[in-house]
Amino acid sequence: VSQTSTAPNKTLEHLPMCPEKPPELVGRFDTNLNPVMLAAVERKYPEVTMGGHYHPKDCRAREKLAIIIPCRKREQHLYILLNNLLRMLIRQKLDFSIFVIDQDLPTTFNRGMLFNVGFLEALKRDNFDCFILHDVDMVPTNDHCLYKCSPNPRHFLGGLSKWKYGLPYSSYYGGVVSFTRWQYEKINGGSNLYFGWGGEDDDLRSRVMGKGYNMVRYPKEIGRYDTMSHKRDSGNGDNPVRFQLLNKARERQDQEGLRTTKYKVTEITETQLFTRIKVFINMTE
Ligand code: UDH
Ligand code: NGS
Repeated sequence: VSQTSTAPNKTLEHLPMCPEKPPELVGRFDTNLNPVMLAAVERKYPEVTMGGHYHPKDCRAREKLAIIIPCRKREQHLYILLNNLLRMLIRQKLDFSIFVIDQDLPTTFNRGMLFNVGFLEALKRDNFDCFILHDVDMVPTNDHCLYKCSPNPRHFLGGLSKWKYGLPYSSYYGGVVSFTRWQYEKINGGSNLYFGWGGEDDDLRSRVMGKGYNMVRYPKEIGRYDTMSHKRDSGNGDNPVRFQLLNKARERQDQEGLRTTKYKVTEITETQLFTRIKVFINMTE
């Protein structure tokens, strides 16, 4: 059995608690969005261990973080993201595990459901406190953007390069969000009903507001992300029923979501930098 960072480690108990804002943080840093081979990223982060686990060695991290990345046929984006993100997470002195959630073809892509799958599968493996649901094509540019949970779910994006470091609309909730275990359970996760592009992030926000949370973001300069430009993926066309679904989002919240997520795991792959879980989702269920 491989020893993951998530196994209880007696020696850690004697270490001081990690600072919330480590002095090593530098603020804004340059991103590198150039194509990269996975092997090169692996070599760059030898401290990340099989399955994509890391914990600081000189202090006790404040929480156990699972980063959930939906990724189907976007390998290059995944490697570029990891190439940039891991250094920041290590500098932030976090105990983290990276889960990549892939969806079998040919079923239309379902981002919301893959987040639910990631949450459920991560919890089968360890007792995570905090979950960051992370698009594969968004790269943070400021390490004061702390990857941790807070009393309200957080929307991390203050501004995106593709919108000149602004947001498309003020209630935008896509890209990167955090939830404690309790928060995600309370909102009943994301909706499973959005197949194709659009609306599932707005639905998620509606669920967050529906349970009385506030909209929380880092300031624009801190929640500043670079995006990787790309064409529309095949298998993720506009969802024609997204507006109808959104109209009833609040009413459906308690009946449909995390507690009704149905899927079948078809493949699990462990690499040094992540655990990839591939699932089959049935559109008719
Ligand atoms: N994703 C995949 N594979 C897919 C579709 C989506 O991995 O086939 C994941 C990935 O993590 C991605 C996220 O879902 O970051 C969101 O999907 P997206 O990047 O396609 O959504 P976005 O709104 O782009 O960024 C929509 C297509 C843009 C075309 C617009 C042309 N002007
Ligand atoms: C809204 C979509 C969101 C999407 C956002 C930004 O219109 O899901 O645009 O899209 N909502 C609906 O369709 C109801 S983007 O510019 O990144 O392609 O996240």
